[in-house]
Amino acid sequence: MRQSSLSAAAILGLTGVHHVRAHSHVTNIVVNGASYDGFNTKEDTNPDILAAWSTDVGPEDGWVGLEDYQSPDIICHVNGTNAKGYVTVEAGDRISFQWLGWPESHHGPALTYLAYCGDASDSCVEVDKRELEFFKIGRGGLLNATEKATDFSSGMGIWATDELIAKNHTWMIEVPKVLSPGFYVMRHELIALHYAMEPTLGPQHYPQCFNIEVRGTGTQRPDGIPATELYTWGHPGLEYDIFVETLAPYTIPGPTLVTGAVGMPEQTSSTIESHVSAEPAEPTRMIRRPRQSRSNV
Ligand SMILES: [Cu+2]
Repeated sequence: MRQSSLSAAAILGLTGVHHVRAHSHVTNIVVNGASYDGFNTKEDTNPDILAAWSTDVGPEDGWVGLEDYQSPDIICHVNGTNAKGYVTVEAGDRISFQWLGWPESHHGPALTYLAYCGDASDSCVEVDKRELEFFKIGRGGLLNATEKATDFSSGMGIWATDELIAKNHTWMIEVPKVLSPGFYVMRHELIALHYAMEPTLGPQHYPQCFNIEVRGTGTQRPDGIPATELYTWGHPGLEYDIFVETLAPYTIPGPTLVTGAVGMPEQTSSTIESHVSAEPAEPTRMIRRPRQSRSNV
């Protein structure tokens, strides 16, 4: 039986799962044991060179809501601004996103997209985020519809976010082996569905962007769509009730996974062996040098 959205809100109120603070962001990503810092929303200043895009989300780590599905804020979070560095990975590598905790009440899917910027190391630094075309390389949604993550769980089902909590607040993705080399913006996102049935509130989106260079011998560069076209209110994976005894089938929002992508590798907590700084992008200067005769050199 479906509960009315009002009673879902009442449950949330009674159990006190709504909170104003303590949402989350990605503190670091880990690739083959090397940890790279994320953008720290709780610090006044961050290193100039990060692979992580900066945001104006602020120390309370809020979300982007359904009113902003067509706003640039959905792309790389609130006022997301291009990172100046990048992390080099091989096609086929696994990347772990370490979140700064995750509230148990915030059940929902975990999604990861890439958008190609170009072949120059500063192409993701210079790109207009509104022109990025994202394709999906990873997703986890409703992993178990008939159980609860814990005895005290506020919603039905075991979700990607519950798996993330169980793995020390990490989510792991695999960069498709078939992907052609180049520079990409990687957009990782958790969606919390606890208010999804409240049209005035809705799902909470927590997008996090990083610049990566993909190396390897892949040849595929999948088509994508602007992030402002990823989501529409009313999609069954966004307007979805987690507070019912029998969950409806869950459709993960956004475009389908690209061919050759591993949607959800087996999740493991990340192991950090070293802390590494992001590579600074080299500015591409389109300065034409005066012609020189070789014989003069
Ligand atoms: Cu929250």
